[in-house]
Amino acid sequence: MNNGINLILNNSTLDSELKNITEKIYTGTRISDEDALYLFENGETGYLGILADYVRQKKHGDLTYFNKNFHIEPTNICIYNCKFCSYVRKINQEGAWEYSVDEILKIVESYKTSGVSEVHIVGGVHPQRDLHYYGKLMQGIKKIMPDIHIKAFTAVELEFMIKKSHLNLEDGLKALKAYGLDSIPGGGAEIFHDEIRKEICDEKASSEMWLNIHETAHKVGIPSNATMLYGHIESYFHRVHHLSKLRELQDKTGGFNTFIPLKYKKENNNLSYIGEVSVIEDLKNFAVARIYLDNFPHLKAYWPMLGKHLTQISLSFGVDDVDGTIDDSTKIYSMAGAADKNPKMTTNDLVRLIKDVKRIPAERDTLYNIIKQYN
Ligand code: V47
Ligand code: SF4
Repeated sequence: MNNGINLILNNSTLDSELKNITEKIYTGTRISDEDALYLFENGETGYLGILADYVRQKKHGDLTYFNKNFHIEPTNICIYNCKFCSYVRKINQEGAWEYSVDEILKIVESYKTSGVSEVHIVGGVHPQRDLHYYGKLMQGIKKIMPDIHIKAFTAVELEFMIKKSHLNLEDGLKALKAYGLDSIPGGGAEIFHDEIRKEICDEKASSEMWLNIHETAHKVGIPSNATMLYGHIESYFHRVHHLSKLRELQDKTGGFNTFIPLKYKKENNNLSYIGEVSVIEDLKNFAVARIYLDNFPHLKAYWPMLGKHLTQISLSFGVDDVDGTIDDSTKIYSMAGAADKNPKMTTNDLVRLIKDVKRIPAERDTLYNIIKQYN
């Protein structure tokens, strides 16, 4: 595994700054914000891939993770109007949906014997639904599937439902935990830098609030994930700033499991004119994230957004997790233009995708306990 990085270290034509950064990575020394920016601006794709793969291999050896999961999107009705969102609708607007608790529980019932270990619940911020509404939904889910892990609600949804129920953050999160919430997904982070956040999602929870909610969740024993929406109007500087806020909080709490870069998809939203970044940009972004976020255990490629081919290639750029079977249960990305209109992979498909790159597929639960290894 050291061949590639040794070749880089012994390459006399490599610029001295890149050589210094390579030495830091080789010796397990944390890279600085300036280093990360330098890598984004000057690191050639193949070079970044070798470094990120070196870091991944040190953390996970030959294992690459996936899980068996499904999504529930209770509603796409939302009080906010994020410019990148293709999914949002207002009450009674064409294309709006809001499932009742009974309708959702019927969906859950259909997964009872399917072997899934996780349900991922995210949706719009519905003006009439508070913490207790979602709490009762989680109780209903656990009644049907007592062992299922509920990973639910972005920090943006959480801020609204907790406020609507007149609780402070800590009490709100404790109440949700008591109702059955096991972990929090990474959505709503977008880009933390105010200059960009103001332009793309001015109305919803601030960056400080997102970080505060995740910090409080970790404090009360709810682990979480983190995301970054990239490839729109942000610069490399803004991405490094975002990553630095995450690394700082992770140093403090250790409560994050996974970082998931989310590629901006351009269809049917108010930023469509920007277009989408190239595949090379996606790979560089995975690689720099893997190298910089030394305290994040996992880096996930979310295949419904990236597509299966790019997901497979990302496994050579620091990624060790490809999310799950999904079972055609999410619309966020297909509405934004992702190639897969009905995202679904069988366990065999995921195992094959991972084995093709000579890794050992490991079915995991949400907290990365291994359920089964496919040697
Ligand atoms: O916060 C919305 C993103 C997120 C677009 O924790 C878009 O395992 C790209 O939370 N192009 C929600 N992205 C999704 C989310 C998530 C997804 C996968 C795994 C996990 C996890 C969490 O979706 C939003 C926003 O950043 N999003 N619109 C778009 N046009
Ligand atoms: Fe609402 Fe989330 Fe869409 Fe923003 S991204 S408009 S918060 S559903």
